[in-house]
Amino acid sequence: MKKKILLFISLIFLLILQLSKFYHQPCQGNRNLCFTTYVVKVIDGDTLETKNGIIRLSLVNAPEKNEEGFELAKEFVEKFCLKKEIFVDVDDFQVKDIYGRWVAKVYCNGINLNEELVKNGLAKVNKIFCENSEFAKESWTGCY
Ligand SMILES: [Ca+2]
Repeated sequence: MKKKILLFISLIFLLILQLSKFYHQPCQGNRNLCFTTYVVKVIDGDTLETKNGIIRLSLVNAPEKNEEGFELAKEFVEKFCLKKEIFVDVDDFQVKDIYGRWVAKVYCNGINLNEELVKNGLAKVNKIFCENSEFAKESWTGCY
């Protein structure tokens, strides 16, 4: 009997854990444009190579190679995302850029990568895209 109760309690905990994951990784807009994938390589602070193609972080602009802060931003992304399962919420208003890369908001280890890069001063918001982004209304973007 005790074992059954313990099992039941464990199941409830697992359920709460799963639900809290969903809470931190909401899918906004089109559910078909949200998926989990695996990060194969970090190209730079705002570009990830995954098993489902290359992802460009929506609204975020990290320093290019040979620009100041490039390594710092790249290392930050590697620390949280490299060789990990990530949750991808594609920007419904952009979906893919002219190079065929997904434009998205990404969650690594439950953290909103786009937001954390900007908050930590490792990347800037590219305000040119404010009018074309599903995520523009979020406070971290500073779009409005
Ligand atoms: Ca979306």
